[in-house]
Amino acid sequence: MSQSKLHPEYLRQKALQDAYLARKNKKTDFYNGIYDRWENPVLTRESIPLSWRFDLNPETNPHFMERLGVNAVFNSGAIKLNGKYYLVARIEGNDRKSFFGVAESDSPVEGFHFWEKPILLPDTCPEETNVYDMRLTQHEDGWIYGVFCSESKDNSVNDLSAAVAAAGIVRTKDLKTWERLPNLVTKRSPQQRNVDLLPEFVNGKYAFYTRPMDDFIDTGSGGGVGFGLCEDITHAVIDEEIITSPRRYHTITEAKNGEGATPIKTEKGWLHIAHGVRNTAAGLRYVIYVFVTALDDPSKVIAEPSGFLIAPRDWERVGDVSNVVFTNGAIADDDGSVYIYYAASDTRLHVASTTIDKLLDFAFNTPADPLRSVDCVKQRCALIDKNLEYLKSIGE
Ligand code: M1P
Repeated sequence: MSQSKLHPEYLRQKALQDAYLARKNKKTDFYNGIYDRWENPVLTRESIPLSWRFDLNPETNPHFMERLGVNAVFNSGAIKLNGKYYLVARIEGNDRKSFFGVAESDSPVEGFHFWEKPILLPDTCPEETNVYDMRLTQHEDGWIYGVFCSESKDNSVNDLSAAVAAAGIVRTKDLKTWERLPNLVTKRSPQQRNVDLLPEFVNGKYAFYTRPMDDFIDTGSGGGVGFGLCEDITHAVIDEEIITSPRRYHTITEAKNGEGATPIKTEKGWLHIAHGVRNTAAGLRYVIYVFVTALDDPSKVIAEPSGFLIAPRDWERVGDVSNVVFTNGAIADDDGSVYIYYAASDTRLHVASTTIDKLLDFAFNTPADPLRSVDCVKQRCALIDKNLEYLKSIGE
């Protein structure tokens, strides 16, 4: 098509978007020695191809008006395949419905471009209203699994906003063709969100981290991040869930917690980059925290450092659901680097970079939360005393 057949505003918007997508990223001045924050988000609603939003034909769209708007691009699964970095993003239309799209880049921190079309999942669940937050697992059985939240209206109560969350399962070899499997059934938990599949079999079975919930928002009796095994992924049923990382009173996980990125295998254990939620007068506050489970028993937590790894900061604090950072994807690169893709306030997707070594140091050498103020002060005084002694020993 010659340029004269395109709307001048399309050409202007396309040039703006091309410049936006070509932006170079750089680390911010933020420092804690554990990870670096990067300045530009890696995906935002500005990253969405114009052809997903506008009718490009000036005859049918003379005002070059947005026809199908996109509100936000955020919680993304992440995977590296054949040298490229892929994000399977949660994209939320102006109509509130979420769907998935694959964005690809040669770099882990910039240059992510969406593929030509979003993912059209096989429509096997007629009651399903919404889908979001896909975790990607490259499993030793040869498939790449996507486990996501499959949300339906709760028709058992007379409440228009009541919903039921379940774990949907798809699998693929190339992120292009997706096979939908039946949703996960957890016999003891009425609802599930933030379910993630471990990349390896445990005792010959598929191993899931779950998040038992009594209710759509409140976890109720759900005690934290759960763990369960299932024989057959094509009809996944978990009879028994045991709690791995529990919720605890007056901590960052008091209201709820949930698995985040697919656990990363390290020499010291499975590294989990999860989320914890507490309630405040201003509403729920979501932060990202770390725990490690044993290689010989992935249900057993062997390290859980006190406090958060990432909390909402500066402009990350503001968005559609403010005061939220959330991750469901990280990439452990061949050189030991780790890229944590974390969404801010259910609005845009940022990246933080670190290494396996640093995360393990953080996990194993940060003291655990002693759970009471007085013990926290003792913990801090012990650190100060150690420093005073050290400074004295070197004559400072
Ligand atoms: O709005 C914050 C997050 O809320 C949910 O997470 P959780 O199940 O732990 O409450 C999810 O809907 C998530 O997508 C969202 O970012």
